[in-house]
Amino acid sequence: MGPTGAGKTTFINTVTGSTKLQVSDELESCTQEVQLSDPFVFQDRNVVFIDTPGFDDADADRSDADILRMVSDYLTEVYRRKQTLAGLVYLKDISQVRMSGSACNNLRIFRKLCGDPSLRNVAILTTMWSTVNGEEAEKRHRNLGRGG
Ligand SMILES: Nc1nc2c(ncn2[C@@H]2O[C@H](COP(=O)(O)OP(=O)(O)O)[C@@H](O)[C@H]2O)c(=O)[nH]1
Ligand SMILES: [Mg+2]
Repeated sequence: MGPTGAGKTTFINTVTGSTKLQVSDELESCTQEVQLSDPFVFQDRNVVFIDTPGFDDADADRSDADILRMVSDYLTEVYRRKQTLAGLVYLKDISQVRMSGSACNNLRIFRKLCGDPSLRNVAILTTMWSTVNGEEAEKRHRNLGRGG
């Protein structure tokens, strides 16, 4: 999960060694629907990433609430198929000094949705390190843990 352009699709393609999922160009977001990555094996488990449409989409005609609903409907379906959701990765662009209000809100909603016991399965992952001075990026990364 994460705002549009945070690098969700790129991350999934990189980890799965695939180019299956389409990465957006500078301005346009292309992940309009929830989509599945190629499966891969990690620690003897079959793993699939669920790529989600981003929030904060300037030209999207859907609100963040619509997207949240789409994701939760999808997860309900996954649950029905008795596939388990192992965790959630929230991507954040380290070059953005502050999280936008809406990104903060979404993160808060997700914390609520997940509930504290499952928070250990939620990871915050930062991207775009090459676009920021290394020391500055380290500092921002540390601040994330303090709710910055
Ligand atoms: N420099 C840099 N560019 C990235 C990184 N991750 C993604 N991008 C670029 O950022 C743009 C948006 O990426 P995308 O994966 O579509 O973001 P999504 O909307 O979160 O799925 C694309 O042009 C990617 O090539 C990263 O870690 N560093
Ligand atoms: Mg995407």
